[in-house]
Amino acid sequence: MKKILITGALGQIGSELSVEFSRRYGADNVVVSDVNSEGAKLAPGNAYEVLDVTDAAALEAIVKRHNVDTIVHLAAILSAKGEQNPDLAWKINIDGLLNVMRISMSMKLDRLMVPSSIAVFGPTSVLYDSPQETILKPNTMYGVTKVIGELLADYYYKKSGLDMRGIRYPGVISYRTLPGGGTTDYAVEIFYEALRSGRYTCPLSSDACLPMIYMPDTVRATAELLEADPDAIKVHGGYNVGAMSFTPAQIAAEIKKYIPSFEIEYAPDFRREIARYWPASVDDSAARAQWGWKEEWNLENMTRDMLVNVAAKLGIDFKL
Ligand code: NAD
Ligand code: AKB
Repeated sequence: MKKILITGALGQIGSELSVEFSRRYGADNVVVSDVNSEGAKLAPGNAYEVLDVTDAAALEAIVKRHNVDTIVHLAAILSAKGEQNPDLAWKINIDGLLNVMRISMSMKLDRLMVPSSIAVFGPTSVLYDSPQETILKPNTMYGVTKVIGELLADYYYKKSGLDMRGIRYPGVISYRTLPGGGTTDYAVEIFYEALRSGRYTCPLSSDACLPMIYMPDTVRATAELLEADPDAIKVHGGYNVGAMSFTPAQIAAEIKKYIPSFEIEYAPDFRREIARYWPASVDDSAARAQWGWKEEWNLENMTRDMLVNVAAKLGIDFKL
């Protein structure tokens, strides 16, 4: 793991992962890429490449030019955006993924990390403490592409020995970069609206309990899994990783502790139907046993940190 390429690096996770990876491994060893050409300004310390992952020749040229031996493949279309444009979700999440996998194998890269998601679960899955191994028949195009990604990771690991790694990320909460069109985005938006207007209209139902994770735990989990001893890794598609689980009503109550006048109302839309068949919690004992996963953030300390940092970002005078 000497030279890491991150695809989709300007998104919610990539924009923070590239900073943490540069700190851990040196900015010279992290190549940042995204389809968006504005990126060079956002990642001044790293080599920046404009890369559309559906362009296999461009990807191969970048891997060669920078002597890349590890790829963290983040470019994707998320659940809500994917339901609005399933063909696009397939193109980016499957055609793009196959390019990354094929080039990783043909160029004999050391390691490839492809995130999965809690979206792999569906109506026939066990939705409380969802097991690592269970029925995966999702009812969104995003979920379908994530299950295919996990199956391909297993397949190519067995066929070619490519060291594939993945995490079924829960909904990621952060304040630096806004989320990119998922069902769990509400858990970020709620902080902005609580601070800006004191009111939030939630697109999920009040009791939609979902697993979530704060960004510092997300980037640490990703680095720890990537660094883990290959002999310890028994799951190549996507590890369940849990940190906290809450409903919109519970996060609203937590915010109300610090903004007593905060009001939430519910106007569920198509995202309610997506959330309905995602787990309330996951069984992440495999990740804990095999590479030492342990969360540091829960609903209480994440809420305090988000309020302080979102307020600072918005220039709002706020004290806990
Ligand atoms: P995001 O939507 O914030 O960012 C995705 C990035 O991919 C964007 O910067 C976009 O410009 C880029 N992109 C889109 N099409 C591209 C293309 N053709 N070529 C190159 N780049 C392209 O997503 P994210 O939240 O950072 O998610 C990263 C990964 O983690 C994805 O695989 C996603 O499925 C997974 N994940 C995220 C969450 C979450 O809550 N954020 C949860 C579970 C899984
Ligand atoms: C989404 O809501 O689509 C993502 C995810 C959980 O994969 N945040």
